[in-house]
Amino acid sequence: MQRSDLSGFAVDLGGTKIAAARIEKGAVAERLLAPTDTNADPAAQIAAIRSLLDRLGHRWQAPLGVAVAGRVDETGAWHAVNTGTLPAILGFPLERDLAQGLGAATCLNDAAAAALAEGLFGAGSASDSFAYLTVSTGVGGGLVIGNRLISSANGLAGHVGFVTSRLASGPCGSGRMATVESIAGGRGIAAAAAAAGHPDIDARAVFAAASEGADWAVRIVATSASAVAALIGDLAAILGLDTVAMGGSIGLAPGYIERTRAALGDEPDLFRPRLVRADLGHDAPLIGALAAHLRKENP
Ligand code: ADP
Ligand code: BMX
Repeated sequence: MQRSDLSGFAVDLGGTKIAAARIEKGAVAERLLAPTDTNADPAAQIAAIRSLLDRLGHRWQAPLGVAVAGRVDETGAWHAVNTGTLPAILGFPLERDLAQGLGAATCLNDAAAAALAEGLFGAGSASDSFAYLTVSTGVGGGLVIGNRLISSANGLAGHVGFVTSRLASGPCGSGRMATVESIAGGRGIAAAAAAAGHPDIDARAVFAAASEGADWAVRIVATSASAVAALIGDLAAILGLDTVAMGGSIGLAPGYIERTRAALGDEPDLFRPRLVRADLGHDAPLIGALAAHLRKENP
């Protein structure tokens, strides 16, 4: 598949924002953004998706790929893994519902979609063992080994933010304890800020405070980057990764990848894959979702 083969529509629903795009010949021609209503039930999430697609000119049966935070199982049902992030998404037949309203659609996890795009057209295209990591509301991942996106029937494969971190200690919305996501993702960063006496601020504000030199904020950002670096070392040990691409608004924030690289410097060479920004940046989940759809329709 060539990138220029991709024309149609794509949606990327994360724990903070929904992006929707019209894609022409592999490039985003028009993009709309809306905040995610994290407490909304599936019907309201679908209404939000459809409203953005309507505004982009989507018509019945136009090619459509939909990337979502949470796992999408082999039946196309959507489940939050971190139920603190999307508490009302508890197993909803997303692909079937979208197909009824909009024509065929393909749904998959947002980081898996981005990994597919980066593996085909971006930072992972020359790699034999590649991971995409998003550091965003949570910490998500997609794994492309031997040019194949790793998947599982339950849709959980690649959810690398839910491995444990020696820097974490508290509960995670996944039900696990001391996960990377609980300390390194946007929600974890905001929780750490609240614990440091700065309630009601988001990760973006913590980064702004860190760039002005506030010690408490510098510490929180450094801990996030260190937890992600250790995760990369662990994944290298399991998968023999040669390349990791980073995305998400935190992963792409100025200085974050450099901090993560510096922390990765503590690892032995063998456990230190090449770490780069996602070539497709914020477009990666959108391009990957449409690619997944077109691949399914034209195998
Ligand atoms: P989503 O998780 O919905 O895909 P994002 O990738 O935008 O969305 O990630 C959202 C998280 O990134 C939030 O925690 C937000 O505070 C944080 N964020 C957004 N912009 C920035 C920025 N410029 N610097 C640091 N953090 C940011
Ligand atoms: C969480 C998990 C993943 C998702 C990742 C990044 C939920 C709701 N989300 O690990 O499925 O891929 O966050 O998502 O279970 P984002 O919202 O940060 O973009």
